[in-house]
Amino acid sequence: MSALDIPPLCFITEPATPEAMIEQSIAAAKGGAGWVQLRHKTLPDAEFADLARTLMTALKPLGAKLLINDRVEVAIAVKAPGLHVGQSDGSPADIRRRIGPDMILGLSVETKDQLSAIPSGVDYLGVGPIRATGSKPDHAAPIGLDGFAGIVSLTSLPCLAIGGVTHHDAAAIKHSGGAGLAVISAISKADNMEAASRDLLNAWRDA
Ligand code: TZP
Ligand code: MG
Repeated sequence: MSALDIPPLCFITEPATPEAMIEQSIAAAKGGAGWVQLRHKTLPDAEFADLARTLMTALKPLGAKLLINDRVEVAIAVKAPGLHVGQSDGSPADIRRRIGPDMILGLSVETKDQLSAIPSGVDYLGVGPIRATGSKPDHAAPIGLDGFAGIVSLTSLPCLAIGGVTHHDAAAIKHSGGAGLAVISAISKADNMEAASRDLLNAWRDA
């Protein structure tokens, strides 16, 4: 992967019906999210893959790319533009070998210590949670905006801040050297998801 263009706003789906996740994703992309990460822990692989294909087709004309959360084989099968994995999803170096050189690969990082084990095939980091969040019940200890800034200062990889992030955080995250915002509920729980996405992007641009 070379010269990766990281969009300042990544939307991650809130688990729901496929129809609802399509609606969330399209609204987020229309509002300006450049990446949509399809995340659903329990949907069967075949349904997840069908949904991924549908989303790839729907997002392309909106200028957004689809990333797959966790499921390496699905990402390969549907030829997704990107894949995002966590600390317990296997060796990122092995995963890079399996997905080939071109797919975007993101890794979640929760502590400074985890930075020492990042192989060269990882393209960007999702860093957090910034705050406690109901969107990931098993999340690690929140690191706060200071913890985020500390991790950013120790890596040359682009870092997306995640976990309880709202448009109010955009300036602090941008000024600490972050590459962007990754959100679920700030968009999925909004009355107007497209407007919420636009507000996040505008807050980033104005910061
Ligand atoms: N990883 C760390 S926190 C989180 C994930 C997937 C959930 C983020 O959701 P929200 O609603 O933006 O806090
Ligand atoms: Mg995972």
